[in-house]
Amino acid sequence: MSQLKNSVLGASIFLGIFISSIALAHTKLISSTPSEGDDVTDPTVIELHFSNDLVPQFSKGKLVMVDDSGSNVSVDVNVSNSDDKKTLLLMPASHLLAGNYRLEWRVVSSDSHPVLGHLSFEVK
Ligand SMILES: [Cu+2]
Repeated sequence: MSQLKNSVLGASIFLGIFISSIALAHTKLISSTPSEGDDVTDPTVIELHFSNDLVPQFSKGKLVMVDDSGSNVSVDVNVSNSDDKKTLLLMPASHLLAGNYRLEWRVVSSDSHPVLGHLSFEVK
C-alpha cells in the first residue's frame, strides 16, 4: 500500500516538474530568413520564426548597416507579426544597398519574458 502511495507521489512530482519546465520555456528563435551569415540580394522582408506566440506591441527589431569604418547607419524597418503570431516580419522602408547589416531584435512572448538576439547578413 505504501509502495503504491510512493509511486503515485513519485509520478505526481515527476508530472509537476515536467509541467513547470514547459511553463518556464522561454521563446526561442527557431530560424530566420536570411539566416546568420547569409549573403542575400536586397531582401524585401526579414523573417524571424519563434517557438512561441509573440506580443506584437513589445516585439521589435533595429536594423543597421555597418560600414567599413565600423560606424552604423540605421535603416528604417516596418515591423509586423504573422497571422500565427510566431513570426516577426521586418520590412526595410527602402531598398537595402550592398553592405553588411546587423539586426538586433527583442521580442516578448506569451509568457511575458523578453528575449533578445541579433542577426548579421550581407546584401550583395
Ligand atoms: Cu519565458
